[in-house]
Amino acid sequence: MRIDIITIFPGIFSNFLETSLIQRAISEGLLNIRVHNLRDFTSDPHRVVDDYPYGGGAGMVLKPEPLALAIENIKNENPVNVIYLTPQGRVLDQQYVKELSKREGLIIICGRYRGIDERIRELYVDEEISIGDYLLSGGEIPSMVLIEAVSRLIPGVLGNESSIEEETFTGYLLDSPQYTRPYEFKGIKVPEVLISGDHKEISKWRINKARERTKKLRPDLYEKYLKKIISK
Ligand code: 4G3
Repeated sequence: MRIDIITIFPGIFSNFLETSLIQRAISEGLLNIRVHNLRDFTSDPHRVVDDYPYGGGAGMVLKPEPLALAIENIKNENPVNVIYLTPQGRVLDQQYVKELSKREGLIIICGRYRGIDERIRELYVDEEISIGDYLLSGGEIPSMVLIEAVSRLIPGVLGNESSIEEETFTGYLLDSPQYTRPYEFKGIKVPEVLISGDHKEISKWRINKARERTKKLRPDLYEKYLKKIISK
């Protein structure tokens, strides 16, 4: 998958792109990520990317011309959907992530300040996505959230942990409890079934725990899960 990111803070992405999951995916040719500095698409000496909102009010709005130029240039190389990360977007969940992970590529606009000029949304944006109902100062962190969530679902990126994931209906159930050494910690022992070596029993135990937990902690997700297994 090829992902193009348009941002006024390209530097924010360097450490992120060096994290093991992303780096491995890139070196194996499964991911191709390009970070574009919006300022490179300005044509004035001060490389201005923002301006005051018509009608007044606090904050700045990203100007349309550099964004349009950036998008048009990128589209020539990566003719895919333009995604705008905004609190007004469709809220991301694991089902939506799964759908996005099947795309050939994505172009992601990171807004700042008060957002982008409305005409860019009208003319170029195909999908508006929110990572949750809260406000951040920019779309950079949401775009990293989206990229990491999508990357781990690209075939070959993650190791084959897929068996339990499939059984717990990826994205519908919370994970089961996890333990590592020592066997006993502050008087609490690891559940016997996990050291039994009986993989069928372990799998059953994990799915049960996942269901139990989801029903208790996230009844909304549990309802979705029940509907999903009925329809299968
Ligand atoms: C657009 C996304 C972008 C308009 C972006 C603010 C939160 C999210 C921005 C705007 C963002 C999110 C930048 N904050 N929940 N901030 O996905 O008002």
